[in-house]
Amino acid sequence: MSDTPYTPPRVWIWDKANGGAFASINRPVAGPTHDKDLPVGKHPLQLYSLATPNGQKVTILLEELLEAGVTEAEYDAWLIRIHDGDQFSSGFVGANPNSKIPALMDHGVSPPQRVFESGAILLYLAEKFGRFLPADPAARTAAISWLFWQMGSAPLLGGGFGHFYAYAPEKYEYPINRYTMEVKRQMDVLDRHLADNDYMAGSEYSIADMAIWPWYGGVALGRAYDAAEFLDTAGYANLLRWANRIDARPAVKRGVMVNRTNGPPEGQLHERHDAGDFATRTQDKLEAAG
Ligand SMILES: N[C@@H](CCC(=O)N[C@@H](CS)C(=O)NCC(=O)O)C(=O)O
Repeated sequence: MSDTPYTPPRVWIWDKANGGAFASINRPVAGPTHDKDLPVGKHPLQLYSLATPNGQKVTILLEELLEAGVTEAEYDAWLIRIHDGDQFSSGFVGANPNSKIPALMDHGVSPPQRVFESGAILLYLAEKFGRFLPADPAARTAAISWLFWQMGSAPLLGGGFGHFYAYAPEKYEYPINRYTMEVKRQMDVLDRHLADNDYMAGSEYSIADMAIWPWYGGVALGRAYDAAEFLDTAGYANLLRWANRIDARPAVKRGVMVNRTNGPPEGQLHERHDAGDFATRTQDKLEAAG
């Protein structure tokens, strides 16, 4: 890579060897690369995902629903390995034409309903089961506002700050400054709101918290991009208090394990088909059983 300023050509041409952590999967065209159906398990809800923050939002909600006694929310979670290109199979593109995890198929309705975009999946499930979206119109509107805030803001955290601070092949001051400033502003937005509110929609824990926590809680708790010191997250006391409160929830502890392929083996449940899988099918157990 050159240190000289880049002069864009008149017409951009795809350079496959452009480097970076995602060079093997990024491409400028949509659609499938290969024919492969998605597997379908025993439950009506079939999730195809990976435990990135966008994936964790949905598994946290599903585990919260089950924790609340909504047994109809039982689900199969299939692992989509995005670095291996699973999101470009014909089956996955059928569930999500945008080729990004998470994607949900609801076989409990006829014809089966596909739902893509993590925020849409959260809304779909919250409305389907009548949980985690406040009934009070003002609080409900607040929850939806913060849910959409997350969907619009997190690409600047992940695709902007995370990409240039943690994943880019070289560190460049301009984009790191640009996105650090924006991420710190976003954390200040959250911190100020959480000074007067227990949860994003007020007093009630909702899908807005489940959407925001994996991203901004992850950064605040030092789990994303190894950037807590760089971003001085200790300075956002209200955000940290909220992040720790959510982190302590049993359903959240389970939700972050589903479709996870990194970290300690006891925290990885590659596929989830049954509530008992958390006790018997984490990677440490599977590896010990050979
Ligand atoms: N706005 C989408 C973003 C989903 C997304 O970016 N998913 C990433 C992982 S976090 C992905 O599947 N990347 C694969 C790829 O870009 O090919 C959502 O919230 O569902």
